[in-house]
Amino acid sequence: IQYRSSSNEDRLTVMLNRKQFLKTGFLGAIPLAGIGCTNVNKFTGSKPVVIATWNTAIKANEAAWKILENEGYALDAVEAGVRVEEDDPMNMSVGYGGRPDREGIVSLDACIMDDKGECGAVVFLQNYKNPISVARKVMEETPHIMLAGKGAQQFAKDQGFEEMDLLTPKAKEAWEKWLENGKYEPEVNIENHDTIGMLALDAEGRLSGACTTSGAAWKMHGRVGDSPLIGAGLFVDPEIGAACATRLGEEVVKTAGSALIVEMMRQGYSPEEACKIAVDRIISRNKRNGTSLKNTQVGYLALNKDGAFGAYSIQEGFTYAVYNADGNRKMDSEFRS
Ligand code: SD4
Repeated sequence: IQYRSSSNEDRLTVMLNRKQFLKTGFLGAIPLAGIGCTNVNKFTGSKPVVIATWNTAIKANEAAWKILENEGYALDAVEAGVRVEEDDPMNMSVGYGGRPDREGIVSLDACIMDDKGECGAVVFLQNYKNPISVARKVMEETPHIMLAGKGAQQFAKDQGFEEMDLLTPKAKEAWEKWLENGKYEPEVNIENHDTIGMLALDAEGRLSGACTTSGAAWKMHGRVGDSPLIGAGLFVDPEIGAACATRLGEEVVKTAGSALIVEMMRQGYSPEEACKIAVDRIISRNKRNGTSLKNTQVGYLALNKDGAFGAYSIQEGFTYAVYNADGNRKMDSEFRS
């Protein structure tokens, strides 16, 4: 059985996919507010709400929720939320402490998109730990949507951001260990703690999203993935919903992942079903080409205009965190194989 829901409540139809049925039973997929069913708001939606990639985003959600619960702006919430991970040296895939490229240099990518469909991004940014805030400045202070490399660095400096060395002793040690073999082999789920993509719907119904990363560990110097690319790592259509991605960016870009998910929600698919369609697109592309996805992970999150949310990934192990009126909690994504 498949489920499909639309953002228009009158047309809401909820059916179960088989995995969901086995997990929760039929009652798990219909609106049963107040009787302890954890999936209630996943299907019906409520606002405000914030969701973020990987269940370690619980702390990031708290920062976002502080803004959302005080009727704050979704854009401020996602910026404050992902900054928690950018500042955290223990997260070795984002901001300060991120794993460097194969030359030992940390370069960061980020983008942000607001409730008016405005966006800003920075790519290949070095020596500034909060690329998401620089991306927001690009959106708000320039006529452009993306700045790269030295230009992005100069802009960050001009905007008063503090310059610093982003390579922590822990990340340097990991890089030196990697150099012993020097092979570029993307891992499926790194420490359950990775790129952060965050989507929020505020009390006024404004949608925003942010995505920030240090990119694939041991990447070629200059490599940019999906995370700062609007339509790939993140997309927000204020009238429909928002989506974001994590893990192997090359696969996300080749299938325009986040834009595809939002378009599927426009056609009436639920957030989870839309994410599944985007995952299937990656799988069918690789099948056609005879390439293996055995060591490849991509995880998608989606949030619609009603506050219903969902996730889907290629492989098991993609987790996320949700904060809404039911509290802040960890979730496991449905997956394909
Ligand atoms: C990227 N999706 O740059 C991001 C993040 C990543 O290891 O690869 N993390 O492709």
